[in-house]
Formats: sequence, C-alpha cells, structure tokens
Amino acid sequence: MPTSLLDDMIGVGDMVLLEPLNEDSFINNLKKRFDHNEVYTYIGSVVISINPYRSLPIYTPEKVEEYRNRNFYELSPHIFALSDEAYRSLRDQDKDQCILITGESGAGKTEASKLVMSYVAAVCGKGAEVNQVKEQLLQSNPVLEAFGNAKTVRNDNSSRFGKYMDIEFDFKGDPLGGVISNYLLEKSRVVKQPRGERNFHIFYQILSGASEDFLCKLKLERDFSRYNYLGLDSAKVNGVDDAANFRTVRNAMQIVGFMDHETQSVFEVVAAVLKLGNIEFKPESRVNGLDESKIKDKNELKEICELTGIDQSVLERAFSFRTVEAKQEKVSTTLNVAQAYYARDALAKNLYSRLFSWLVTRINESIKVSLKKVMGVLDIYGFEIFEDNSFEQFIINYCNEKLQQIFIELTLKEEQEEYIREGIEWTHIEYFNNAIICDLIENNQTGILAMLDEECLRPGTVTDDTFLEKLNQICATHQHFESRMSKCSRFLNDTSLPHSCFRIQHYAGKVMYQVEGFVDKNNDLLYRDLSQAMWKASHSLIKALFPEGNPAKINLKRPLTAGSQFKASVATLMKNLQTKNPNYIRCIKPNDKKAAHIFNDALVCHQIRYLGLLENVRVRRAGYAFRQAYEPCLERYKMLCKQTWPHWRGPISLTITLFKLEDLRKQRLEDLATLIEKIYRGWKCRTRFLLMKKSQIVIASWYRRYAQQ
Ligand code: AOV
Ligand code: MG
Repeated sequence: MPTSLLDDMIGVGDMVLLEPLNEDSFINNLKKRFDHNEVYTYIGSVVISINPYRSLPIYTPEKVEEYRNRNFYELSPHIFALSDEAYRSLRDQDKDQCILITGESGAGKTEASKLVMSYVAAVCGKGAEVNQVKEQLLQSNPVLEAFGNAKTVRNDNSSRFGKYMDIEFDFKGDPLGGVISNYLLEKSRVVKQPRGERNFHIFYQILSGASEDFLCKLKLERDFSRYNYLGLDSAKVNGVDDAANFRTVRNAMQIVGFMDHETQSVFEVVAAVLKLGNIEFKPESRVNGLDESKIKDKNELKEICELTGIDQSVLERAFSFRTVEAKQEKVSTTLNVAQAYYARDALAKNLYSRLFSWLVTRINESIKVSLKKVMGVLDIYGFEIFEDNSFEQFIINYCNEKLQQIFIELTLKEEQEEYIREGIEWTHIEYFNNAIICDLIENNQTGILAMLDEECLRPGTVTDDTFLEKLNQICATHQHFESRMSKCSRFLNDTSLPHSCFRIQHYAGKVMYQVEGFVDKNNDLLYRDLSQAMWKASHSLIKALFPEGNPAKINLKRPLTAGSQFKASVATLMKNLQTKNPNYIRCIKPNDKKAAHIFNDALVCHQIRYLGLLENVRVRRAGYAFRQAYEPCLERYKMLCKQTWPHWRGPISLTITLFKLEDLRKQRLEDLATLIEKIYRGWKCRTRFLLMKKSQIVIASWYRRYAQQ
C-alpha cells in the first residue's frame, strides 16, 4: 500500500512527519493509531505509548526477533525499537543509557519498564550463568510489586514507591547484575487507605494464597475482614488472583536468592504488621491528672510477641509510656488513647517501610556487581490528583516535576540552545518551563519543603496550621501557589479552596493539598521506647530494622526529615540520569475507566499539553531529528561513494558537518552518495554532524542494497 494511503488509515508513525501539525491533528493521529492497535508513535527518538488496557499480541518472541538489531526507524514504532537502540548503543558504542518512563498514574509506566527489561533480557547473551542473572533481575519485579504496589482508584496495580534500576553489562553486552534504588514508599497506606483502595498487595496475597499450615504458623486467619488495616470495600480486585500471585512472589523470592529462613522472617514481619492493627486501646483511670490508656484485649499483643520474639511487657509498656531524654534526664509520660493509637500506627508504618527497604537491599545483595556498562530504567509513581491529597501526593508530584524538568532541559531547552551555539538560524519555540514550580517546592530558603522542615524543627507549638500560615507568608505572591489563609490572599473569596488547604498549579494540573498531617509525616517520629522494644526482639530481622533502638548507640541528633531525605535522593537521581544517554517513553492514559478501546480526546489532549509534546515535535521538526558524529557516520556509509570506498583511509580529522533539514528535504535519493562525498571532504565545518531522520532510512536501505550486490 502506498505510504500516504497507509498514513491516512493508521496515521503517521512519527509526529515529525505530520502535516499539518496542530493539537487536533496530533490527537487525531494518536487516535487513528490507537484504533488500529498501534499504541506506539514516535517524536523523533521519543516514544509515545498509549495504554491499550488489554493484552495485544505485539510482545511475542517473534516480535522480539523482528526488532532485534534493526535500525530504529526501519519498522513501525515500538517500545522494542527503543529498547534495541538503547541496548546496542550501550554494547557497541559504550554509552551508558537510561530509560526515562513518565506519565500519570495508570498510564503504563510500570508495564513499559517491564517490557524494556524483558526485551533486553531476550536479546542479550546466552548461557546458564547469564540466564540466571537475567532471571534474578526479572524476578525482582514481582517481589517489589507485591510489597510496594497497591490498588488505587487510578490504577489496580499502582506503584507506591519510586524505582530506579541500573542493569549492568560486561563489554560483550551480557548482563552481570544490577542495583535497585527505591524512593519513599507511601507508608501511610499500611494503616489507612482511601475509600475504594487497598493496602499493599502482599497482605491480601498471604491471606488468600498461603496454606492453612503456613497461616497457622503466622497466627493469621484467612478472612480479610478480621483485620482493621485492610480496606474492606475493595478487598477483591477484578481480574486479580491474589492466591496465584502469592505463589509467583514466593517463587520469585526463591529465584532472587532469599533463603527459606529469610522468606519466613519477611512474612512474620508482614503478619506482625497486620496484627498490630488489631490492637485496640481503651481509656484507663487518670493518674496525676493525666489520661492513661490500656490495651483492650491482650491476645493479639501476645501473638505478635510470640511471632517476633519481642518481650510482651516491654511492648506493652511502649504502648503506654513515652520516655523523653533531656539533659541526661529521662522523663516518662503516659500515653492517652489517641497517642497510643498514634504509636501503634507509627510502629506498623515503620516496620513495613523498613522491611521494604530491607527487601531492596537484600535483592541488591543477590544481583549487585561492580558497575561496568549501565542501562538505568526509571519507573516512578506517576502524577496524582485525588480528592484528598496529602504529603504523599505532594512528594510524588514533586518527583514528577523533577522528571518533567529533566525532559525540558534535554529536549526543549538544551536542543534549542545548541542550535544557537552552533550559529544556526533559529526561531525560538515557546514552551512552559516548570523550573519555577520545582523552585517553589525545593528552594533551600523559601521552598515549601524547607519551610516544612523549619517548622518541624522549631521549638514551641507546631501544628499543620502554623506551617500553612508560614507558607502563606512566604509563598503568597508566587504565581503557582494558592491559599486563603492570609488576609491579603488573592484567593480570599475562592470558596473551592478550604482554609486548611493550599493549592499548587503543577505542570500537569492544579492540585489541592490538605495540610493536615504534613508536619507529622515529615517528622516521621517513632517513639524511642518503640524502637528500643524492636531492637530488643529476638527476631534477627526486626532487630536489624531498628538499629537506633540500641541503647549503646543513642543518637540525640535529629534524623533527617522525610521531605529532605526525599529531596536529597531525587537530586542524586537527577545527577545520575544526567550522566547517561536518555531514552524517553512518554506514557499516556486514554481514559479514566481503566478500559480498553476508549479514547477520551479531552483527557489525552490535557496530557499532551502538559507533557509539552507538541513543542517537542516543533523543536524536532525545525531542527535536526537525527544526529551523529562525523566520524562514525563516515565509517558507516563509506561504501556509498568512490572517494571513500574501496580505498578507505581511516578516519580523517574531526571535521564535522551539518546539514539543514530543508536541504535534505530537497535532496533526491541519488544525490546522497554525493552528499557522503561532501561530508568526507569537510563540506562545512561545525562541531557536530546532524542529519534528518528520513535520510537515515534512505541511507540505510541504500547501504543494504549496495551490500547485497
Ligand atoms: P503506571 O505504572 O503508569 O501507573 P501501569 O504500568 O501499572 O501504570 O499500568 C496500569 C495498567 O494498565 C496495568 O496494570 C495493565 O492492566 C494496563 N497496561 C499498561 N500498559 C499496558 C500494555 N502495554 N499492554 C496491556 N496493558 C497495559 V502508577 O504506578 O499508578 O503511576 O503509580
Ligand atoms: Mg507504576
């Protein structure tokens, strides 16, 4: 079928070729392709991926073979083409790669990251040892998903932590191992879930999938409704087989290298967390004018202590008293009912999130080797707007701002600046730079995180309201910040903005944050009595999770707040990503119903706007979509002209040439050999050789034809 007819039917595979280019044509093109099961579309080397919400037969071993070792633009757009390109650049050109997968919650990031990993695993080295490494790398996914993912209203398998995985290769391109970094798990979910959502998958998996015998050992009952920490209204998820997934997870843990006793310990901690939620308190008599609380039924406490080797009287005391050390003096105060519940939940959250970090460390022990060539795959939690947004959404959305910033820096800003540096005539293409929002959040003096920290460290009465007041003093005039607290606020009459909230105009939309809980979650305090009780446990894993409970190692220095830890780890991540060659997958969610075949124009339009995709195409079109240094280009295409073939005299000086897109558009195929000759002669001196994408296809097919003769 002639190309244009095909394009009419299924749309163009690369937005750079779209005529005319505007928002409507862009969306129409995506829609046409989506309707024909073409869920991938390029913008130059960027892959747009639309979630099909059903399994398509496009990830088979045959497809892997089809894309293997093929030129990026030779076949129809596919995530495998990007994976192949990244892998080959790593193997053949020794360039470390990173795959940056972005998009909002439910857009398909985690699935995309797994597809990249499985493609690379399929095409790289063979042999028993290599296969074992591959299996371990791949099987780390079900383990971390079981403990770190949950059903939310946006996504039945939503990542509640950020993950960056470096896969390490040797010089032949065989995988050696990997290192995983995890970013802030949404631990508040352990004790409470919003309506219609679930706790982390692993809880339901154990209860559904463990044998009677194993449940009995863990002192658990199969019935979800027995546990206060499990959301009741959505315990079962359509299409999800928790029992089968439990078997998958256990099997994966074994492949990754967990010893039986380690797996057992992990599930004991999970059981203890679940059972903690069932400990309830009642008010006790007032002693010395203070309210005291008492555990209602000690049976659950007893079982937890039997499971974990914690001394029951020590734990009971830690739920009743709080010891504060000041000036070498220990002062004990009683906990009232609310404080006791607070202590219980803090312990459950800490146990679980520390267990999660331990799992990552343990997996790394199995797969870690010294870094050689590296391909990093980033899969974080996507941008989120819920009805109630708290500290967790604030952190998640901040992380997404940073990733958008890196995209802008590298594809919109840097690219345009490069043309200016190269002295190429260039009309600036406008785009929204979200650096201003990143600054609102992370500025060391006036950023929201800095002010939250300041408030958390300030002596005196600190509440979420005093934090909001402070925000309002400092940020009131920031164009991306909205609140009604101060009299001078521009939003005084905006009744849609409650007094207890602030709103941020993020790159991806406005989000209203409930300030309640910010101070507490940032402080992330666990009473010392509890960490000491955990450290005293005979359970070696639990003991290891609470090193600060060791009385010999009391550290009076305040631990870093959750916010500043996150900010620092994101900064390290960004630095790391910038040292690698980026490959982008921009995931788009076609509808809010988690349903197949539905393409909601307005929803897609919103996403392509905030992702800056149209600007991305404009920069690509006006510029040079494909670029290659002069020397490898000559090396590759030397056979095309008599000056360079058969008497190739090796690389000449690093004179570099640049073509204007317009010139190439006018260029007839036959002239390409002349072009190569021109490059060879140093036709025009620049610092880089840039060539339009289309001509690369042409050159590649010329090359093949020539080679076959
Ligand atoms: P996310 O990672 O972007 O959301 P997921 O990758 O978990 O989103 O995708 C959500 C769901 O969409 C998956 O569970 C699949 O059912 C379906 N899906 C996604 N990609 C594909 C695909 N290529 N083919 C078929 N189905 C797909 V979040 O982690 O919530 O930000 O935080
Ligand atoms: Mg995900």
